[in-house]
Amino acid sequence: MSNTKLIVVGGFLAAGKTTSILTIAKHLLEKKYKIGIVTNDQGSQLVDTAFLASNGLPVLEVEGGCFCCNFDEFSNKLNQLSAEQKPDIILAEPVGSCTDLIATIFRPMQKEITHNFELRPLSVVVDPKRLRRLMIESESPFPSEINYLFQKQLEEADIIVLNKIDTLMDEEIAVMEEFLKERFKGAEVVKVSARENINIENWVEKILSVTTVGKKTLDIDYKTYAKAEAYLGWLNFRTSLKAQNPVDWNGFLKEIIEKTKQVLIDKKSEIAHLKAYCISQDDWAKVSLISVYDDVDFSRNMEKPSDEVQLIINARVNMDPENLRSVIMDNLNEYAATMNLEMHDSSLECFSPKEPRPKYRIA
Ligand SMILES: Nc1nc2c(ncn2[C@@H]2O[C@H](COP(=O)(O)OP(=O)(O)OP(=O)(O)O)[C@@H](O)[C@H]2O)c(=O)[nH]1
Ligand SMILES: [Mg+2]
Repeated sequence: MSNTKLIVVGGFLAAGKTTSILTIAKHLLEKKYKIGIVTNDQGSQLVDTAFLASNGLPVLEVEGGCFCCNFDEFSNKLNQLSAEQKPDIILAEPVGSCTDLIATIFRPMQKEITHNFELRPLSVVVDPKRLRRLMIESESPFPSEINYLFQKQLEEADIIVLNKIDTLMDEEIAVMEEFLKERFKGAEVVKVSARENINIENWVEKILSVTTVGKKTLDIDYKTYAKAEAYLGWLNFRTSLKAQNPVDWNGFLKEIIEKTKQVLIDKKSEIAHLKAYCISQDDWAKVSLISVYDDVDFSRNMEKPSDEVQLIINARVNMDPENLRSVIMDNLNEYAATMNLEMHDSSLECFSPKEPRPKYRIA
């Protein structure tokens, strides 16, 4: 029996990893491959897991820290997926604030610490606006340590995936491609739109055909990397909301995200990713905001109003966790009160990621 292929899709927060995984998964399913997915977060209650599961995909998550710091849990989830789903291919999404994956995931797996998986090249997805702000124009709203992390993620890529080309003019795509090829020599560069399904076939073909996997081990300063992670406040919240009459939850989501954005603008805090997911039976919506300079973006709207939903909010913001908690929760509580919504079965976690301490590091 051939080994299950493992495709790791990394990249900074909100680059489009989950959207890419969804589009790649659909593409592979059409080609009759069986697939499985592993998501990952510093906390639990993930929008991404709920989103992928709502799309009918088999998904497991590694919670409470990145793959490298939870290597055993990661390999348990790979084995569990293999046993339950017998997939030909597993797609894995590491946390968007994680890097050094070649040394801490790929090398250990290549040394056969985890058997039965054939690693495919590391793809690192990049958002064009973030690339422009953080590297090309060097007008980053983030502290320099976060820029460092962003660059390190790209440095170790086998394949750099310039995503969201549906938002760019041809000349802009050419400039960015040139920049990436010049700056990250040795990496393959592909240009795609994960959401609009542009050029995904080409990317998948590269993933499945490239023979050199995990070419570059990073030269990385873990102190700077840890500082970058610590600058980000992390909030995961889940609740059930009940209304007296059917509510337009699309409008509700838009309003709470917009209001939060306004407060964050006033506080001069940049968003890395603020996302929310609402579900009522089989009707659901997902919304994202990836920067205070951007607009709210719905990946999917709910089709009809309803009087009860499950809500998940995940926020990753350049702000300390206590402040982030009050920005998000005050805003949500206030708005829910004006709409006479009952909130129950809530769970909240709010923190800054701990210093990264990979279980293995093989340079
Ligand atoms: N226009 C456009 N938007 C995209 C594309 N791919 C993703 N997006 C949007 O970018 C936002 C973030 O996408 P995600 O797939 O959630 O990004 P991610 O990298 O998984 O984010 P984290 O898991 O939080 O790190 C969402 O609003 C997506 O709809 C694309 O190809 N074009
Ligand atoms: Mg994601």
